[in-house]
Amino acid sequence: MRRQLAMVFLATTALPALSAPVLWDVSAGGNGHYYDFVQASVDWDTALAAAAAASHLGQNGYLATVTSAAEQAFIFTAVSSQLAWIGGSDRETEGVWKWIDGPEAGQIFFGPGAPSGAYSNWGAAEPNNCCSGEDYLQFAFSGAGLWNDHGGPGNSGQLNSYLIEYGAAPVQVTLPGSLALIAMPLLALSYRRRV
Ligand SMILES: [Ca+2]
Ligand SMILES: [Ca+2]
Repeated sequence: MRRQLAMVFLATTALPALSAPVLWDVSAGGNGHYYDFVQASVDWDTALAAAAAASHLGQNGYLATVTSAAEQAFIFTAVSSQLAWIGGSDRETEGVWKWIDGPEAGQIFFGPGAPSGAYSNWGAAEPNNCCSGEDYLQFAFSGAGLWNDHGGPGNSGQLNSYLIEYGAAPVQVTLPGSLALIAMPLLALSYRRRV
């Protein structure tokens, strides 16, 4: 028994360190979403999948989408000021930065096609698409919480922690029409189970 307990302990301590999600309270001017910094060492796609697989109090997780100065300030001061992947990428069209997941999936926030007033928080000279190509969004690249483009295809192999946001809106799923007809009832069932 003691040996089994020791193995369970070892398995538990090997998991990524999860902190308690932090609420951005509506009464404090927030959006009612929860945020969680996950200490890890993963590439952006792994972080995207891990965030999408996470849920908290019945809300689906996604890599954080930071769409206002107030949200940026809340995360940086109340959740984490550490380097982390968040949900933006320009891998589809170089220089066109979109939110990839969450309620804002598909929305351009920087570059050609970005709506006037769209929020971004790049560091000086970023995004610079350095090193033969950087297509993924890093939060808190500098001490002031500024953003950087990082990761592949040129600057590949870059590993970071990540920030999950848990929002009320359903996660958007893009599937071919026939697949969607099959998948939607399954997704609804899976969502009911989680709630
Ligand atoms: Ca790029
Ligand atoms: Ca960069």
